[in-house]
Amino acid sequence: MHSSQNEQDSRFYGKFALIPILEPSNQQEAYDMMKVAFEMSEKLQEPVLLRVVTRLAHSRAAVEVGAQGDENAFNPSTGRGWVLLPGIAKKQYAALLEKQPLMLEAAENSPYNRNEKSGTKLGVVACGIGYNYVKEAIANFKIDGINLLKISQYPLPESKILDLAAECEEILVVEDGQPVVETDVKTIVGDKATVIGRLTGQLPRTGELDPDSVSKALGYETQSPLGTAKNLAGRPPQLCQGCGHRDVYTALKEVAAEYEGARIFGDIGCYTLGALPPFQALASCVDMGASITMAKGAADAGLFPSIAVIGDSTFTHSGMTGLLDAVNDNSNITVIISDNLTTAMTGGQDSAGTNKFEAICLGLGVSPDHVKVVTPTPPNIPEIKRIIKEEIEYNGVSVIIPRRECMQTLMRHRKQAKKQ
Ligand SMILES: Cc1ncc(C[n+]2csc(CCOP(=O)(O)OP(=O)(O)O)c2C)c(N)n1
Ligand code: SF4
Repeated sequence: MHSSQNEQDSRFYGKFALIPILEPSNQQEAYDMMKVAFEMSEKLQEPVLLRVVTRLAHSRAAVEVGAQGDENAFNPSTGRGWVLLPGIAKKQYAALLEKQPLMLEAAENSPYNRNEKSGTKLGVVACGIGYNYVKEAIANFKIDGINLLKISQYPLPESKILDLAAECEEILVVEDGQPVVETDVKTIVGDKATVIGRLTGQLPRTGELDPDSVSKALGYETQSPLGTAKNLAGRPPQLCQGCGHRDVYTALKEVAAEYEGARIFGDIGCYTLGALPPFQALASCVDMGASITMAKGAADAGLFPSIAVIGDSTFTHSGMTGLLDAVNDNSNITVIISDNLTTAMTGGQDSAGTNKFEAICLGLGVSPDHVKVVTPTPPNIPEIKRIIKEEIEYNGVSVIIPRRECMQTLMRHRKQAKKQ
């Protein structure tokens, strides 16, 4: 599975790795395909990529569940196939190439790749969730004359696409993400048909597909409730009232304002909302753990003060290695590990490093005089400002750990305690 805040398309990874991809068009398929993916993977002895797009990942529906698989069926390989020394890796690559016809055959015969025809006027290749939107438009506008090819299993079933090109002069490709299939279909059909979609402007090049854009590409304008929703004023997300991250940013912003060149490098979690008003404090948020490495790079290049803000979970996920690097190079950075004792943004799961952060920082070599713990509350803001300023002025790696529980998990824990 793949998650990204931008529009990178994980199907590229599947193509690159020469492995099958399954792309569900609805919730039931998402459920069923997970089992199919495991079975396929066992049979081929290769990974299988399951691609889920935003709208599907953010939706809920009742699904029919199948029989539970055998949990003892896991059969770890006994060979050396996964020991990828160059000599073995070369053989594995040849073996992977040999499996390609099997993967193509499976896709050609897959029940997830099927032709549904009501005519031959327009050929439509609908991938994953795109199929849902096309079916919705067909039902809403009682569209006749479509030669629809549903694609939910890759590699692309080339003969099915050629069959479509033999019957239709024009083929619309409906896919969420980047024009991966559109480009490939163009290559497969050559001059046998004109291929249209995101590249040619019939569908927007950016953003998710939606029922309106797909209906429009099929030649039908809609007035769906989505159109109205688009006219509503935006309500950007905000840190909760009483959140400790707020007090951290209030203090940090005031101190940073005293330095002309200050930059605060952010990371991923609730505290990323420090990038938005009223704080607008962050200069970057690139990927999990990048705050410390970016601050280090900037400090090494001469930027001062160079400050990183990272959450407790993100720090143990991928911030620790960057901190070790900064210690080894004695980089002049101030790292703030905003510890709310949980992984708040993803729903309040436990955080792997709770109660261990001071020990981790000392273990990585941060000087004991420059690991400071504070409690981020409004009355403590003057003291927090003083400590931030002191640590900025220290020439080396310093870590400040503001620690106070997330308001959401605090309320949940209180409710649970009352029940007991
Ligand atoms: C590579 C990667 N894995 C997982 C995620 C999903 N994710 C978003 S925020 C987050 C953790 C946030 O926890 P923390 O750093 O403690 O900050 P908080 O939300 O508690 O303020 C995770 C795992 C992601 N964005 N990127
Ligand atoms: S969920 Fe918790 S960490 Fe996230 S904004 Fe709300 S109080 Fe802050």
